[in-house]
Amino acid sequence: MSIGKVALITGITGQDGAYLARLLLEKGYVVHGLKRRSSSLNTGRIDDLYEDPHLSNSALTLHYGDMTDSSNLIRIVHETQPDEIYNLAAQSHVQVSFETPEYTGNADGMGTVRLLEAIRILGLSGKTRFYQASTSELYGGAGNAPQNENTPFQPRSPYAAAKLYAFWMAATYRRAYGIHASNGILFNHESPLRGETFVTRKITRAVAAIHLGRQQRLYLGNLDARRDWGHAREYVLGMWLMTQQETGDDYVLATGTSTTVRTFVEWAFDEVGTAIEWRGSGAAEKGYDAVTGQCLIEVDPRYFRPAEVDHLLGDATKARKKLGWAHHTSVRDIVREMVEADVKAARLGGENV
Ligand code: NDP
Ligand code: GDR
Repeated sequence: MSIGKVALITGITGQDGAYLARLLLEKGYVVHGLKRRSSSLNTGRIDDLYEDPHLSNSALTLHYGDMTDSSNLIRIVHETQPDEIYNLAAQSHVQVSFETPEYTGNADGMGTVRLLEAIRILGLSGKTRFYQASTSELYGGAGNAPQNENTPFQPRSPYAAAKLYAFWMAATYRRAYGIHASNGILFNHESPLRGETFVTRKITRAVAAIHLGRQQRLYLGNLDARRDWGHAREYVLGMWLMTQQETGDDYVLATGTSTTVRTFVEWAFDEVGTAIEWRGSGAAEKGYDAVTGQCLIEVDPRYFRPAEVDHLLGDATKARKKLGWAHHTSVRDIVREMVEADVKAARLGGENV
């Protein structure tokens, strides 16, 4: 199927970029991706898109670039003349943003403005639709769960503050210049392609390594944080649906169920037949194999954040009604898929990307 539309994806080498690129290629798009230069290969998540015989090789092109470099963004937008831009590129790690607040503001906040300006400067305001990867982290300390499009924002990290600026700039360019711009306020979404330092993947990789006798212990921070975890594959479909509407708008994508980190850990170990027994509390809490008594999990305050977001739980009613979007995979099933993938990869002795 060829619909001949052209999409530009920033952050194509990340988790969501990989799922979105696949979705758009399957829909017949010509896909361009922004990829930053790194000293080692960073295209592991999308390498199969070149190899899949069912997809046309020529439909996917990568361009070197960086969200901190406006001239290069303008050139790529000019050369590719995209019908749709999906701005997924970001320094996306909340804890890291406390250590790199200026860079995070530059890439995540100003980077978004650079792209919006590229659309405007090149006279593409009436042609190019824009998707902004906004986040449930915007709610931060807002409390009053479940959070929806009307819940006030209260960012609690440099990452969230940068994303707040990007959110409002996308909304501003929509109002001021008539750009078809949408903010997807996405709650956490995971998959076997999730970055290794986010808590879900850190847990499932460790469970696989511990199960195979290659790691002794898993060190974690706040076990009581609650997150609304969905599946990345389903969330990228929501991004595309937002971009297909008659006008740009802001939408929450979430499952409506929140789970603690602690429960995620228990379910992940359960997948390899290990029951966890918790002893102690706070920073002294530890998790033991209930049968052997071996200590498998330890709290390490190094992973506590200077300011924590305790509870995120989303209400995606608007997306359901206006986009016909729904999540289908439960968090329990996500845990199973991720553990299975990491055990398989560890058995093969390789990396699950
Ligand atoms: P990842 O961290 O997996 O991917 C981020 C992508 O951005 C990578 O391709 C990375 O490149 C790229 N990138 C980072 N900095 C720059 C830069 N300066 N210039 C160009 N590219 C850059 O994130 P996800 O796929 O999980 O998330 C996608 C987007 O959605 C992000 O903006 C994130 O903040 C946001 N988001 C994610 C949620 C989630 O639960 N996953 C929820 C809500 C929002 P490289 O591969 O070289 O590192
Ligand atoms: P989050 O994801 O901050 O929600 O941001 P992350 O998986 O990093 O943390 C989730 C919760 O787990 C707690 N936690 C730990 N986190 C990490 N990374 N490592 C640990 O060892 C650990 N122990 C406990 C955290 O404190 C937190 O409460 C993700 C990113 O994808 C953002 O880009 C995105 O915007 C939001 O989700 C929605």
